[in-house]
Amino acid sequence: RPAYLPPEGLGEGRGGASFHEMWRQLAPIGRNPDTHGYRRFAWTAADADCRDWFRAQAESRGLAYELDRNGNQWAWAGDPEAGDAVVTGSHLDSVPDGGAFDGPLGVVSSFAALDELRRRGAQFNRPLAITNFGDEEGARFGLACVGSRLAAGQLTVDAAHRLRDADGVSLPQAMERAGYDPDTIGPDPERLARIGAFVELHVEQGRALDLSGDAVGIASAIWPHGRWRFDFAGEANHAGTTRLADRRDPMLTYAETVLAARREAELAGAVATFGKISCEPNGVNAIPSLVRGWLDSRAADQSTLDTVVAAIEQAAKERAERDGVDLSVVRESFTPVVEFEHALRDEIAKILGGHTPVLGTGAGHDAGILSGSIPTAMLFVRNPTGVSHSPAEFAGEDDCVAGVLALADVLEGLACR
Ligand code: HGY
Ligand code: MN
Ligand code: MN
Ligand code: MN
Repeated sequence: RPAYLPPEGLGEGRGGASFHEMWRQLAPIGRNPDTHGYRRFAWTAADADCRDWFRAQAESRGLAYELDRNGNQWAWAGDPEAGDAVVTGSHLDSVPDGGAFDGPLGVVSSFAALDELRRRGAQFNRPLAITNFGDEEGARFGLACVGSRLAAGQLTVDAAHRLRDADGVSLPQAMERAGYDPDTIGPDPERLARIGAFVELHVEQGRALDLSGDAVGIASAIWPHGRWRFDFAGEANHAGTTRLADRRDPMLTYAETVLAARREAELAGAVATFGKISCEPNGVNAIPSLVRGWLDSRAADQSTLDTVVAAIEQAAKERAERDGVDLSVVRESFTPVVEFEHALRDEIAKILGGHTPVLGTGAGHDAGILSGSIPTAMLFVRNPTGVSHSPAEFAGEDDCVAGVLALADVLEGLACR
């Protein structure tokens, strides 16, 4: 059994009895049988299967199922109109060849935590909801957290209509082809106004909990992070007959920019990644006319991030001049630092006994986007490999169950007080 497949018997009869059954149903959706990685892009068939799974989980528990104007899914225990709801959930979409836990662990744990609260006979005096936010990874259209950004008014309808996937399909077209009415997308302030607290459980994307020896942690902040598109325009030519001195080869400029990104990030204690590239005409025997590289850069504070990106751009400019290449840089998305609301964070820490470690993260989340509109918090579950956005992403059975029980305690503390 490959190490990174969900462990057998995950939570069987221990705090998350239903956890394993849900996982068994969800885990095969969109999984590549060779790499065991996931491809669950927004508004594709795999996404539809995940959404069907979510709806079945909601309805099998007698929860009121709702699809909001932006395609986010909600499962309500209690009156959605009453206000001051406690909401928990995450996302089900993935990055290309992503791991099994990033997103799904939060959604499955939310249903399992509700099951646990029902087992305890907990009486809620606030409405409780479980959510699946659409298109959190931004793997298809290039912008992360589309469902929550639309709801929070951080993505305008026009900008959403301009989003295109690699085949030129727009977000509205993709929604329509998946059977959703794209004309409804837009800010959803009334819905957010009815939420008193949103808590997202997520597999840790790092090894802080592994190093501290804790199964569960609480998020303190999300680093500021953004995505920049670098266009390097050179001159297409014959790979075999064009003298080196006569070339305007954008691949060279790109290569130097990638090396500069690593140098500058190391210098500043930040992170910078060129993980996506496109090359035209992309022929083995043709010097490229255009190379596009997408930079993902993140740092613990805004000024460091600004410094790193400026230095990378400068290095790209200097090399572009040398190569006779035209450079353009477009910032495609940006998320400022998120400090999770202290009152909610401290209340959760108290509910969990006051010894749960509090840790920052460089990963973006819907909880980060929503923190501008409602009090939000995050729980992290230990990931022994620390690896994420990869089939090797993993969380052990005991830690998954600990996460469910911690989430159940938090929801009980918040919704049954
Ligand atoms: O990119 C991120 O940080 C998140 O996984 N969408
Ligand atoms: Mn992710
Ligand atoms: Mn995630
Ligand atoms: Mn997230």
